[in-house]
Amino acid sequence: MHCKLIGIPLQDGASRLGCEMGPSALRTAGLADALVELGHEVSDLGNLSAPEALAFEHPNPVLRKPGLISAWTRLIAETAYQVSADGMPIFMGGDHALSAGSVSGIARRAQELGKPLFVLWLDAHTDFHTLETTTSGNLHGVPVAYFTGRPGFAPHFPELAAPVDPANVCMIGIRSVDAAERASLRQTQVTVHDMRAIDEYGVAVLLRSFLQKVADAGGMLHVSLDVDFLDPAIGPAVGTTVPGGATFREAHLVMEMLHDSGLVTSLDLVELNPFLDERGRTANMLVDLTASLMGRTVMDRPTRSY
Ligand code: HAR
Ligand code: MN
Ligand code: MN
Ligand code: MN
Repeated sequence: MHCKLIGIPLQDGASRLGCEMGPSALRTAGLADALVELGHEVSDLGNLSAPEALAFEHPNPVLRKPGLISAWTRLIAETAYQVSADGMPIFMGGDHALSAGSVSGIARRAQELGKPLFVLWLDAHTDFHTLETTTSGNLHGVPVAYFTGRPGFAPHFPELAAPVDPANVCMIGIRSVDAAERASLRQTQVTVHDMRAIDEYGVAVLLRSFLQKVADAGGMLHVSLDVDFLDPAIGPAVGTTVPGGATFREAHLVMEMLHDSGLVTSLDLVELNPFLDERGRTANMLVDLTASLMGRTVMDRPTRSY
């Protein structure tokens, strides 16, 4: 596989500064070498440069840096579209606002290829606010609403070339949902597997049925991995820790199953805040998870089935 690393030093979608250092930390933790070791070709395309903020007027006064996030979204979407012409783009964030751009750019590519795009959202949060409903004003809380075409983003945000069908979005790891998000989600076909579902059924069951759906549809699959999907004990470097997250093995199993599926076509690594890390352990964790997604295994898989 030809892996293309794109650094996106975007941090203004989150309330705590520091995510702009995420791409550097992922490089320092050895992301490129880990992929090369697995036999992949790797191109590091460097970091995108911060765009100029666009003029932006909106009745919701709490929105934080909306003109800047809108400009980033346009830039990232165009980049994602371009780089997805071949190979496997890996978007190194940067906070989760970047996924408004990465997913919408990949969706444009998928449309051109005549394939449905599916999104696996690994996160403590649903990030399903609109510009109207967010009360924090932090725009890392809105990307899913944006790329699924919820109303209210036009004309402030770039027009979507191809909205993602909400029925093609599966969220796993959820444990922090605001009332307005919950109300909107009830009216969509987004699949939300909260932590209780993981506890009750196991993550493998939930993921397997989604992967089957992607395979049956001949779809492309974008994976968006928010650090806070992980339990804070194994992923402390994030501004929005929520207790009760995915364990080390649950997270790796997700990645290993994704690898075996052969369906993943692009990846976001987001919300890493190196300022909050402990001797690089969260950055290392993200590199190891990416390696599992790209084929690292402890042993060859036995040919028997269980
Ligand atoms: N729902 C909350 C808000 O809108 C928290 C959003 C936090 N999002 C992330 N990414 N950390 O998932 O403010
Ligand atoms: Mn190539
Ligand atoms: Mn998120
Ligand atoms: Mn989150």
